[in-house]
Amino acid sequence: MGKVEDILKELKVSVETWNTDLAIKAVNNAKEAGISPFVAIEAGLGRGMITISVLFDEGKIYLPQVLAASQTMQKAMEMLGPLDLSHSWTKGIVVLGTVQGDIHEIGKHVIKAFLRGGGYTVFDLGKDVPTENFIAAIKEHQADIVGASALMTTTLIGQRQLVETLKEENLSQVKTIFGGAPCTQKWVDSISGDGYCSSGADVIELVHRMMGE
Ligand code: B12
Repeated sequence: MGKVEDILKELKVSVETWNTDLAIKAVNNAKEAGISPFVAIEAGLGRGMITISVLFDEGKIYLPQVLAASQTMQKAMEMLGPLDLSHSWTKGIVVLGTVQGDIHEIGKHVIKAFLRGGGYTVFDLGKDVPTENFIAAIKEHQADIVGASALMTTTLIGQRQLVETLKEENLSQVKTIFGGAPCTQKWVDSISGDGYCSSGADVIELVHRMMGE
């Protein structure tokens, strides 16, 4: 196995075993080896989180372990750093958040990292964000795109509310993108959203298309 593969495996395993010390070491190794943050997330850390999701869904691990793994993932992503600081121009302005009632943030952080890396300016409103806060931020930052994450069947409705409120506020020119485990293309079509994607790697192409590039 090559060195890069070893490091990616280390990143994955650090999340799978919620071993933050290992994650710190692996991120430092990744930086030293010149592995891009995107590859580190998509081919390393993110893979570990997929394992965690599967184990949790199968009842093999429980919430405390999931929380520990997500903290390891977040720490590692923080260490990889903001990805867009060298841009003096922007391809577009994106407001991003997790809908009201929902505290899941990891997927949103992944999307944010990719968007920033792709040259977009991202305002992250965090988690549990009421629709009116999305609207206020869109107006304040004159956003081109708004992205909302929902990880629970019970909170998906926040995505629909966002589309409806944009219409009411005459902000339909703002493109909407949606994602999260229970979110599907079919759901996004049904709420008249503009875009859906299930992974960080796809989001760049999706928004480029929306911005007419
Ligand atoms: C990690 C996790 C947690 C962590 C969250 C930590 C954090 N800081 O985010 C903790 C432990 C806190 C947690 C808590 C809870 N959780 Co939880 N959690 C998960 C778990 C295991 C993984 C989610 C995750 O991070 N995946 C990894 C990331 C990278 O993937 P992702 O989020 O899907 O994101 C990708 C795509 O979806 C997409 N995407 C995501 N967002 C967006 C946004 C846009 C704009 C776009 C374009 C794309 C996009 O791109 C991302 C990158 O590839 C899921 C299981 C699952 N199958 O998803 C359950 C899960 C979501 N949780 C669940 C539940 C029930 C809860 C709790 C209610 C548990 C409880 N009893 O307390 C609480 C939630 C409280 C609340 N009000 O929100 C359920 C939801 C069930 C449902 N009703 O639909 C799930 C599905 C588990 C299950 N099978 O029961 N959870």
